[in-house]
Amino acid sequence: MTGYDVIGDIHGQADKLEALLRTLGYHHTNGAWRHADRMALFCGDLIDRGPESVRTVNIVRAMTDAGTARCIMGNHEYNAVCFFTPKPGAPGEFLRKNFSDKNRRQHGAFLREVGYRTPLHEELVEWFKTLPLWLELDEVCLVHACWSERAIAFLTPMMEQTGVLPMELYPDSAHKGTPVCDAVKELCKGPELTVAESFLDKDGTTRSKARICWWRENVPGRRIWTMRDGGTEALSEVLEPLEQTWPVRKPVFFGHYWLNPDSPKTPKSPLAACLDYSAGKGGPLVCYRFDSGDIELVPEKFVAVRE
Ligand SMILES: [Mn+2]
Repeated sequence: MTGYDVIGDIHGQADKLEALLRTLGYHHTNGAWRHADRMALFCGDLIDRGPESVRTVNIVRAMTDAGTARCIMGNHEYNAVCFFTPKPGAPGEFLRKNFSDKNRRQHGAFLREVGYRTPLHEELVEWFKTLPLWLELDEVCLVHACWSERAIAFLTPMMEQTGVLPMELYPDSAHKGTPVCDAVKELCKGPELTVAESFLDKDGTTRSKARICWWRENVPGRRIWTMRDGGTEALSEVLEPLEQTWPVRKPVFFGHYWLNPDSPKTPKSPLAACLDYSAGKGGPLVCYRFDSGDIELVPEKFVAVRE
């Protein structure tokens, strides 16, 4: 093995995934895509929005079964598990509301493809439950949104398999305000803070919480870097002072942040790279080719494929 090909959020764009794998020199043999001496790593968010969530999952699942890839959980897979799982003590309800407009909008394309509560739906959710929230390998770390040592240290003792959220923790994880919910959210949705001036998001909804650019060296205080619509970073005044930092000890790869598809493909810092350039909204699917022994991340190792 000479290195890892780390791949960002796919969101049902199976054609882009196959085009990218081909570009990277993978071949489909014996039922799975494989490379002679490299392994693929997936940052989560395989599903939702795009037309082919099922085919996307099948491609990635065949690779993980064959040992040619590893995959972590994105917030969309986490939400899919909660959507399917009954809420204890509340007959007819689920950990994620099945009939809210917002949830239907986010999850609708997937539900139309698999059918509501069909055996296929259940089978895919069963596989999502096996995906870890993070993955630490010898040379690289993988998480969907934010590498939080604090969240990892908190969750690890409660897990049988490192990173895999056990089913008995799902109800707490879906219950706002519990420590388990906070930890899971930080890892797969990223930290947020209330900003002094509310803003409009991509759907025209007024938001008062902004996503923190956790990879930046924010100076503790009330002016911090936040993500704005279109994947740009802006200094914002926050109502609660930032009291935390997110240290990174070796290269961390993540997705989640819907970066501008036309912006330069470049690391966020020498040890952190976001690979989500909005493949789910017309952007390219992006990969970082990490070679064993690499110390710092560089722009030259990004590969972007639009189809
Ligand atoms: Mn995503």
